[in-house]
Order: sequence, then structure tokens, then C-alpha cells
Amino acid sequence: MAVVARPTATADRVAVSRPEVTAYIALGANLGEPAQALRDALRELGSTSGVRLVRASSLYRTAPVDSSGPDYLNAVAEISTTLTAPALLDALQAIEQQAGRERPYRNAPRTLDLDLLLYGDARIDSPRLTVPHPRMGERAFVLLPLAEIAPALVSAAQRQAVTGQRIDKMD
Ligand code: A4P
Ligand code: MG
Repeated sequence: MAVVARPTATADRVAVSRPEVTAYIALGANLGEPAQALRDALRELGSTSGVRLVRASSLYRTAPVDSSGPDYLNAVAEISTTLTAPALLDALQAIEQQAGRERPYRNAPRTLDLDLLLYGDARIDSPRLTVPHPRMGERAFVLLPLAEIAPALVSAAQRQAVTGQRIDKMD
């Protein structure tokens, strides 16, 4: 006899299992202790429910682009996640807040910025989320760390387009 799954009193509290999606996160900081902030953020990301940290690039020292203040440290992380893209953005913003992020104006120097670069092959254009990240192709501080961990995602032409931007890989 076929067994029919019936909703139970607890069913609506049980998380529906969702497929894992590979996503890429850009990390940046140029105030406070950027190296510590990036390492803490990677740890926080990896311990977020529904997120598994797959790999992280080296840290890179980079000149500010359309921004001011000291040099930035940047990195890119690959994660595997069961969170939806908006839920992942919520998690990224919670980690930014924990790091003392303030937003006095757009592109202001910051203690921690976490941007969602890619979420599987999704294309998202909502008021609070644009994916792929609209400026990722113009920026050495995104493309070079991304190429380090996912070379197939960055073309030679894209690398060529950002050769004028100062970026140094750290040990
Ligand atoms: N938002 C939309 N799409 C996304 C996405 N894919 N990922 C919205 C993350 N957020 C996304 O972001 C503003 C709003 O963008 C969010 O509320 C979210 O709903 P924000 O982090 O508050 O502000 P922001 O960082 O000043 O803006 P944004 O757009 O992230 O700036 P950019 O263009 O990423 O530039 N130079 C160097 N060397 N290294 C850097 O890391 N970063 C920037 C920031 C500029 N120059 C830099 C660096
Ligand atoms: Mg941001």
C-alpha cells in the first residue's frame, strides 16, 4: 500500500530542503583592521546556517577604485548554499553590521563590504539585488581573486581590460 506523507503539526517549521547553489562573494575592507575583518568574515560566512565555504582566494592589496581612503584588502570566496539569493544577501549584510559597517555615502571607505557576485547562473534584477554584480567585470580587485579560485569564470579579455588597476597579491 502506498504511504502518503501527511502534513504534521510540525511540518511548517521544518525547513524545506533546497538544492545547493554555488555562489561567489567579494570581500573588501579599507578601514580598521582589514586583514582581520576579511578573515573573520570568511569564518562567519562558513558558520552561517545554509552556507558552506568551499574555497577562498588569497588576500589582495588594491588601490581604491571610485573610492577614497587607504588601500583596500580584497578577496573572493566560493560558497555552496541552500539559501535563496535574498536570504544570502541578508546574511552578508548581518556579517557587515557585525563588523561595524557604516554607510555615510556610496563607495565610502568601509570596515567590511560583502557583495554577491554570482549565484549559480541566476540573473536577478530586483530593487535590492542585482546579480551578476553589475560592476564586477570592470574591477581588478574582483576579477583577479575570482580568477585565482575559478579561472574558467574570467576571460583573458576581462583580465586585459583591468591591467591598469593596481593590485598586489599578498602571501
Ligand atoms: N545590492 C544590489 N546588488 C547587490 C549585490 N549583488 N551584492 C544592493 C550586494 N549588494 C547588492 O550596497 C548598496 C546596496 O546594493 C545594498 O543595500 C544592496 O541592497 P552597500 O554595500 O551598502 O554600498 P556600497 O558598497 O557603497 O555600494 P556597492 O554597490 O556595493 O559598491 P561597489 O560598486 O561594490 O563599490 N575599491 C577597491 N580597491 N576595493 C573595493 O572593495 N569597493 C567599492 C564599492 C568601491 N571601490 C573599491 C572597493
Ligand atoms: Mg556592497
